[in-house]
Amino acid sequence: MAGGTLPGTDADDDAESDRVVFHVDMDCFYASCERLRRPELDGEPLVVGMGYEAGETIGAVATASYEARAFGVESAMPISEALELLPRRANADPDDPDAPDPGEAGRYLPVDLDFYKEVAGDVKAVLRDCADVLREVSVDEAYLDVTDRTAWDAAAGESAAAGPAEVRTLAEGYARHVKERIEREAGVPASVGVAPNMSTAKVASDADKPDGLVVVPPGEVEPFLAPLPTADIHGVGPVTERTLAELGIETAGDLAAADPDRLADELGDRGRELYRRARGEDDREVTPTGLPKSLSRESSLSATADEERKRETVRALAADVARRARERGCLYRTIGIKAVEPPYEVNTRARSLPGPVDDPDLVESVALDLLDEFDGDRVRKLGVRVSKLDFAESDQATLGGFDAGGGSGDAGDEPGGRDRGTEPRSAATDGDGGKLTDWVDGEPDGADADGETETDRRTGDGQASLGDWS
Ligand code: DCP
Ligand code: MG
Repeated sequence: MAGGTLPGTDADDDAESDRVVFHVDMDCFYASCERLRRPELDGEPLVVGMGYEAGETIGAVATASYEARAFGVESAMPISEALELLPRRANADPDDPDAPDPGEAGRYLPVDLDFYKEVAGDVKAVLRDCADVLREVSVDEAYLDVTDRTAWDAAAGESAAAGPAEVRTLAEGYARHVKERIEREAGVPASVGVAPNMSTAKVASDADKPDGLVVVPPGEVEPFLAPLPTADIHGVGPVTERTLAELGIETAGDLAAADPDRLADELGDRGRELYRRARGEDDREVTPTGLPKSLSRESSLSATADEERKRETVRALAADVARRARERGCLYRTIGIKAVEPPYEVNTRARSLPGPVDDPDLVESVALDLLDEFDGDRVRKLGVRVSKLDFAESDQATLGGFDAGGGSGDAGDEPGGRDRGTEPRSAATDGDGGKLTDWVDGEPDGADADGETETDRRTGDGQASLGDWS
């Protein structure tokens, strides 16, 4: 295996801090899309206006390129105000002493949402390919759970003698790979934050824009957040920021050191949530947007080849998944397993049934059958999944509470937001005390014809061969 494990982390025992979450946020997205089809705008101050029409002063700034931001132009500013800070380039005339200096002028373009959505589709295709689970938040923003694709281990040739923040990790290499693929395949620049949880990844993606890549390894989360103003903590808006300031809380470090009861008095449950976030504690799982295509559970275990351990784990996972499917009145036509061999070889196998069923015994027997292929193999994670779901018989009213669904938007960003209604995580544990976590993502590619077993082998180099499991 390449490199050592970072100090303070353990690859197998602590499922929580082991997670690798990316937050991807495109840089001045609408402006970057315009540059994609008009490369002559590269490096120019560029303003894209909502409700703006060529030559007019109506509308508001949707986004401004970073060059335009240097003139003070900001999102949501009226175009008329932006024009005062940054005159239109078209009005620049070197022969007219009253005309704006071309070097101090910018381009203004109207929003073309259809085109931006097309570009966003290309970005999304890359992200889907690169993630175990993808949660799209908006046209230019997404969370990726990439825990099974990479790790916090030091990259080959890195010395663990350096501090954790200085050690280049496999996760960093993988993030760079994702960033480069976006740039190459969609043609627009992204900033990426890498952290063991969602809220820190979000802060990290914003910390070095544009073209940023900020990696916050486990153990570095609190020191990374501490000096930041509270407004940078996810979920702190202007009102909360003022309330906190009145309490003498200016930075995330102040917030992390505050008395959580006091915060709860002032802000209710949100106070406690923000306190946890400032301390880098955020155990929300990355769940996909939209209705689930599958239901799954997976469990980390110390790498083991012990057949009974493996079978026991798969039995527990199968029972859990079948119970959840039954609770939701949902039938399934495919039963699958996942077996992750150390270090990063993700194997999935699935079998299709002749018709949709609700049959816990069958989930167990098919899952165990599929596991037989891994006889004698060491595994560090096992998962069971049912897919090809059929909700026809179910009460649609219950779907809103689906743990893998939950509507669109990034409700999870606001403590107490809609997303907080997700199902409490199963308290069931495997032999290592590892928490059972959802393993919910897209359908495996390829036909899974009746009775066929689907195969999907990944390479084991931490840069999984992409494109086969989402
Ligand atoms: N947007 C908008 N109106 C706003 C804010 C944003 O129309 N008030 C649109 C234009 C942005 C896109 O949404 O390009 C993404 O929003 P972001 O907040 O991510 O801003 P940008 O991607 O433009 O810039 P950044 O580099 O800061 O992410
Ligand atoms: Mg953006």
